[in-house]
Amino acid sequence: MDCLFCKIAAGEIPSNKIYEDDRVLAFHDIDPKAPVHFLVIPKEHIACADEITPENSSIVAHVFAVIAKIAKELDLKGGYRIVNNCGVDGGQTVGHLHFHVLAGRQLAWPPG
Ligand code: DGP
Repeated sequence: MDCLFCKIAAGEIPSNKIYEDDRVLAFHDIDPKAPVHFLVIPKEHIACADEITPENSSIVAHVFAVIAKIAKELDLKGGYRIVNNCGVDGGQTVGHLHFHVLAGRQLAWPPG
């Protein structure tokens, strides 16, 4: 499968890694939209949020636990935003489930 984030997860394409375990990888976004902007992805290929099922959904809880751990390590006391873009209208450009974490400035709401 020709998937950019599968290749990053496999180490075939380099990334600026923040955290890794057997199930997830966190790395800095190549095009940051905030002073802190990293992505957390499952290593397993799941195309988008639409493909989360009762069988694979435990990965989402793990992703959120990893985000909380990284937020403590990066001292994101001011808060942060977790974003998942799903599908074309959702603004998803990479077809592998990923959660953006944005921090380091006051974020606007609603997003564009
Ligand atoms: P989305 O639009 O939600 O599918 O976000 C995809 C994000 O992935 C976007 O913020 C840019 C980032 N991105 C795309 N290609 C690469 C890459 O090769 N390396 C890294 N670190 N980030 C990438």
